[in-house]
Amino acid sequence: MKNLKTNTTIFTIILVFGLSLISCKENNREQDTISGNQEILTQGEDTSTRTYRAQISSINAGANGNRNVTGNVTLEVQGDQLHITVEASGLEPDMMHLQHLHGLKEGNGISCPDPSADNNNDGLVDITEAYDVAGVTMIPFHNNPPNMEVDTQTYPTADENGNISYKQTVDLNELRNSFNERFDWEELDFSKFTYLIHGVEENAVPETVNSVKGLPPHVTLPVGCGQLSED
Ligand SMILES: [Cu+2]
Repeated sequence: MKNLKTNTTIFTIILVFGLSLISCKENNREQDTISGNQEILTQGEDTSTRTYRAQISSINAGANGNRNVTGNVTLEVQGDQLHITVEASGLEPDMMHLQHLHGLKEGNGISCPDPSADNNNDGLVDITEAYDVAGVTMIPFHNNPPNMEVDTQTYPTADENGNISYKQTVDLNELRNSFNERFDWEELDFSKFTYLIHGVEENAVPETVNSVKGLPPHVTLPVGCGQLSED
């Protein structure tokens, strides 16, 4: 009799424990459904992608082994993220190439430099001459654009055929904050920039070529440029 009572008590305990487990599971399932719905809503907001593109054309091919630099830049703004893609070819092989968005605070009126930008008539448009037309160095495309550091070793390196393929996703708020801090320019409008890629072989530049930021002239000589516009 005593045994039967003990057995019944144990059975009841197991039953209650089992039922509470099932109810826990149901709750979790309900929560899963709720967060699933939230995900769908967030994805809905993200569909408003703004896309900016630039087609890269060659500058200073004479100092770049007569290679024409070509390629494409794509910037996709998706929610709080900026997806950057650069595909370029015709670059000095096995060399790291500086690349940036260039601009002027006053905004409009910048363009890619043509040979008429060569103020000192040495046959090359160096970085200081390009600044007047295409704007100054602003946003670096290396492994961490929001840090705004220009002199780093983290830009892409061209392969043995002179191609680069660069992809980076950036937190747009972080980029906007550091951009505003550095340039005191409230608006970060990607249609108001030019894209420049730089760098030729060390011996390819004459002494008349000027540079900026303490960098060697062959590193900053522009070789490709594209003007960004929104789709
Ligand atoms: Cu640049």
